[in-house]
Formats: sequence, structure tokens, C-alpha cells
Amino acid sequence: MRPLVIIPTYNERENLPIVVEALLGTPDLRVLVVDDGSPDGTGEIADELARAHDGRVLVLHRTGPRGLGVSYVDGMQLALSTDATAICQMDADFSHDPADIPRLLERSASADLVIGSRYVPGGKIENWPRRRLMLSRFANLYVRAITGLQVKDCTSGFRCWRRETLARLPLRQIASNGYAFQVEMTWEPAAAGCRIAEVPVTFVDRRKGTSKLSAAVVAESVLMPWKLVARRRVR
Ligand SMILES: Nc1nc2c(ncn2[C@@H]2O[C@H](COP(=O)(O)OP(=O)(O)OP(=O)(O)O)[C@@H](O)[C@H]2O)c(=O)[nH]1
Ligand SMILES: [Mg+2]
Repeated sequence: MRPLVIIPTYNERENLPIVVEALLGTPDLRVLVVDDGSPDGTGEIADELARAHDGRVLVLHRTGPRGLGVSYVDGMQLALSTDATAICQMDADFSHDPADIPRLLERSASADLVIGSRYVPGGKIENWPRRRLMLSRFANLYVRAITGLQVKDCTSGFRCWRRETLARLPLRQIASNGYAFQVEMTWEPAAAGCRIAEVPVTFVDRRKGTSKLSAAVVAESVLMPWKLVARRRVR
């Protein structure tokens, strides 16, 4: 297996070096940082890491309008241009534990998409304010009720894709950001008949840096399940 982990970053200078060092502890693993021109210099820190770990850290500097979804789409396309066989995605802010990556990779031997899940037995959330907990729980119930998806944690951004799974998705047509992006990227493989597995993870609230969760991100997520259901009818 040749794993590559995509980390989108926007103002994560305090977190990035620590998360990258932790990930590189897994043999043969490569990291792709997709930075959106972070004003705090995260992009330069990523370049330094790439110099220090020749060939194991790749950096994509995006220009133009920033966004989590477009960053992932660009990163996934770049990942598919390498020889990576398993392509993971995770946040830079330690909400996702780098130590969970080997478990996700292992599970991907018999699943097309593996989701690090907060909402299967054994999954947990630590230190989130009640408001955030309720929003996330409600979002997942809402998405499942409208779309009929069986996945318990459709909004998780901690995942491992088999290369072939990503390669067959219409990545260029994915235009959403934030949680809506994760939902769209659950729906598309489910609609394509892919095997989706969830492994329990403990999600921890970010300790350093600031959140980019915005009202626009939440609004987009409210509409997304309806768009997905309409898309299925069109097919
Ligand atoms: N490239 C890129 N990365 C982003 C953008 N927005 C957020 N990110 C990164 O995506 C990951 C998740 O974003 P977060 O700000 O942690 O969002 P969240 O997890 O919903 O909220 P908090 O943990 O409360 O901050 C982090 O690694 C961010 O740096 C963006 O516009 N472009
Ligand atoms: Mg976060």
C-alpha cells in the first residue's frame, strides 16, 4: 500500500509541523498539504517541511478563491497523478488523530471508502461546546432523513479512499465546501455502489488556531441533501 494524506490548510502554522511529523511516523506515508495562501505563513512552513522530508511532503499552493471543497478537489486530482494507492484526508488542527491513520488504511483493504466516525459505537467527541455537538448531531440526522444514506457520520472530514474509488467520482463537478462537501462526497460513492465502512474515532476540538466555520458553510449544508436527492432523480 502507498498511502498519501491530504491536509487542507488555512492559517494552521501552529498545528501543521506537529501533525506532519506525527504522520511521517507511518512508514512509506506521504503528505500533501493544500494551502490556500494562508496569511499567517502556513504555506512557507509547508515548503520548509517539504525540504526537510525530501519526497515525503508535497505542497500545493492554491490561488484564487479559497475553499475547503475546491482545495480537496485540487488535492485529490494531484494525489491521483501520483502512484498513491490509498488517499486519506484529515484536518490540520488535531481534531483528527494521526495515530488513527493506520487503522483507516487497514480497513480500506476491504472497503472502497473508510470514514473515521464519531457516531458509531466507540466513536467520541471531546471538548466540543454543546452548541457545536447539537449542530453536528442534527446535521447528520437531517442528511440521513432526506437522502436515505446509511452512513452515521456523513460530515466527517477524516477519511481514507481507495485510489480507484476516487478515480471514478466526478470530482470536477463537486462544487461545495465545508460540511456540504463531505456530504456530497459520501453521497456520490454511495450512489456509485461503493462499499463504505465506518471506523470509530475520537474527535477532539481544536486546541490551537481559529475555526473557519461560517454561516455560509452551515447554509450550504442545509440545502445540499435536497440537491443530492434531486440529482438522483435526474439520473
Ligand atoms: N485549503 C483550505 N483549507 C481550509 C479552508 N478552510 C478550512 N481549511 C482547513 O480545513 C480543516 C478544517 O477546518 P476547521 O477550521 O478546523 O473547520 P472545523 O473543523 O469545521 O471547525 P473548528 O475545528 O472549530 O475550527 C483545517 O485543516 C483548516 O485549516 C480553506 O478555505 N482552504
Ligand atoms: Mg477543525
